[in-house]
Amino acid sequence: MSSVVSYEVVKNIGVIKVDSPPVNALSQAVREGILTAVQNAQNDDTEALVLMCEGRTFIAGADITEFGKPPKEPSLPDVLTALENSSKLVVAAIHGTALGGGFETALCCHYRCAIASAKVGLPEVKLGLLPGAGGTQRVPRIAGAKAALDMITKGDPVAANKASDMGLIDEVLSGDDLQAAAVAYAQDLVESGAPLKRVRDITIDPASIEPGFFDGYRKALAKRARGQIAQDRIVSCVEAAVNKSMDDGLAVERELFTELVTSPQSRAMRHAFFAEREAAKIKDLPKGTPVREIKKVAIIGGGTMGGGIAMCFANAGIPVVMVEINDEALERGLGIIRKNYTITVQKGRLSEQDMGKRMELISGTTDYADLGDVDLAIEAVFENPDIKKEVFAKLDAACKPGAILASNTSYQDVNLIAEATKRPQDVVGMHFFSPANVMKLLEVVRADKTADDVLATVMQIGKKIGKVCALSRVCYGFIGNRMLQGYGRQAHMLLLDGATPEQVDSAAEEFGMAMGPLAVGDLAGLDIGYKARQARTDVEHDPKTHCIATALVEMGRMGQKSGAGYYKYDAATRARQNDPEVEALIRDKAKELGIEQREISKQEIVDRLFFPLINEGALILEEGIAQRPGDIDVVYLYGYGFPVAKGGPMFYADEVGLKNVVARINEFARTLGEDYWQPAPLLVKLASEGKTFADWAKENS
Ligand code: T1G
Repeated sequence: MSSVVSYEVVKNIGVIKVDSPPVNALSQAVREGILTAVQNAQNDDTEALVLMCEGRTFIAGADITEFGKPPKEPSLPDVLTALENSSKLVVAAIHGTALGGGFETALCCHYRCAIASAKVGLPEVKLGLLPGAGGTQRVPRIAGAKAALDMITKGDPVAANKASDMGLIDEVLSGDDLQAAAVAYAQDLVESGAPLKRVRDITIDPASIEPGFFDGYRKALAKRARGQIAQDRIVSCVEAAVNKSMDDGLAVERELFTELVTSPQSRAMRHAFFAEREAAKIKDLPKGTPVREIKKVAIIGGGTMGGGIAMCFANAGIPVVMVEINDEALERGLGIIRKNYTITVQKGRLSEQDMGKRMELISGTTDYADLGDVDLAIEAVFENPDIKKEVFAKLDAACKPGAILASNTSYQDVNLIAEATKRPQDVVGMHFFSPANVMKLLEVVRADKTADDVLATVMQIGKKIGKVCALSRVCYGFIGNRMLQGYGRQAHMLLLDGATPEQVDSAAEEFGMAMGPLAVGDLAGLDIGYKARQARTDVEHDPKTHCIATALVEMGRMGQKSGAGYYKYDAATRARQNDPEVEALIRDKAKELGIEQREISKQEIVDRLFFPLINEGALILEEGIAQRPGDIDVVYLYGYGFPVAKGGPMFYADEVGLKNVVARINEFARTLGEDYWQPAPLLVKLASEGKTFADWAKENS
């Protein structure tokens, strides 16, 4: 018997149990173990089989670490064929999340049962793939083409009861003993003479599909695919499930899966999957560093950010106390939260009852003396260093020993903030992204004296509130905002050189950005950058880098909130429209600065926007601000709308080739001036050695 798959006979039922932590992925050993167990069981005197797993979940998919390597026997299709053709009835018993190849394995069993808390799903699309083991053929046969497309093109898990309604699960079990309940269910099936129900034997009547359905679905998908191709291939597979035999449909699925698994997009998305999980690990933290228990949290400041952060904790069931300077400000802060929850309820994404439960977890005070029992206090007041230091001095005095004091600052030096307390070891940065209750990124800022257990605690609580965490050392703008400066600068200078706002933004959006840089400025409010620039007195501001934005703010054009910024906005739809007045302003500014405008190619726009990100990322790595290139990718994927199909700025750089990045930066230095085009030494070094950032990550792991 294999080390990861066991077999035991319980009464007249053979129980095949997979035990391969952490998620029972379908590694070669697991595939071999299941196949051997099913084959051997054909000849023993059991009357039915149960396939289940130990640990946290049923099989959570193919083993992604095996992709890109030579395939090892037995293949997953071989295992699934053995299950489906078993002479004995096979029941899949599901707990946790049966995902991808895991759920496809369950679909090849004759019956599926699950505990109520279980979920099933086909998330391959999130890896730039499609279900490659029959999922695109079996789910439509059970649930119909549209339900199958909705499930597989989104990739989200489906709860057991909903899956049961869809016919994907036959029995939702009660009780906590999965094995006992599954064995009893299998015995009932045997006693009732239940047939060997094979999903492949179900056919779909093509006439049941409206003419043009698949093309219409494809077109609707194209709008949200942001250049990803997997969704389109999934439609083709489901179309084949309707119009072809099972084996022909499987052939289509295998062909399109092969196309995707070797695609740059899937390589990028698999990189992002592992980079996200690695970013949560702090390289130099001693193994077993303890964490502090976080039972209650204080949020200092009831503005947009403070309200969003408070919601993150309430959503995770953690009591929160909001602190404001007076009752009016406090009521306003609590009102922001109430309004946000109400909107979520109106959109049907939250029940009234759940909103009530969450609001009950949120209290307010204007008195720091009420903070004696909080385990974590997060400051989210104005980006003014003096105000922050004042707040931290009060927190230091009011909070119990061992309470963690965190700042949500976007730029300020957390070391200086820590100096305002007697407990610098308890001070850390927790940089949320607006809107804090929506954006998944949390930059955890490690100050010089931040204690190891504080970092371990913040990483853990960050995951608990649904954030993707990345560690940054202290520098101006930490990882994300520091890199963003070069991106924003070039967006602005491209205007002076002759590109229109629409040309800049649409080039970035065709690259895959959720929204172009100028449109983002209009969304966030041009006055925010304006105030930050005014406040930043330690640098000389080059008029070429933000004169347009400054002029717009001084004309009262703050962006969407004032109805106009770089663009005019339709009051009803908020759709952006080019504004000849802005284009004239740009021409005048360029003339004033003696810049001769010219046609700018899309490629130049893309390279001038994204190569500064890569270059600054290389400096950030070299300075030890970020632990890994993958961490920088995670920051941009989860905090700035960078397209996951490109893996993040550093993965993208490896795909372009560091030699080509350096050559292009040197070309810009020649044509645009050296002020902003100095290739980072690490970038030059790696390029000259023919290496990648991935090589650097391996050498510095
Ligand atoms: N393969 C290999 N390792 C995996 C893995 C997988 N499928 N899933 C998770 N891990 C590792 C992960 O890297 C981490 O490692 C540890 O397990 C815990 O993961 C043929 C082709 C199951 C919901 O896409 O969604 O099947 O950092 O931190 O938060 O059609 O893991 O500890 O060393 O995420 O509790 C399809 C991916 C694959 C599911 C658990 N399946 N996994 O979440 O733990 S393609 C997926 C998840 C496929 C077939 C196709 C989540 C989870 P380490 P974790 P978690």
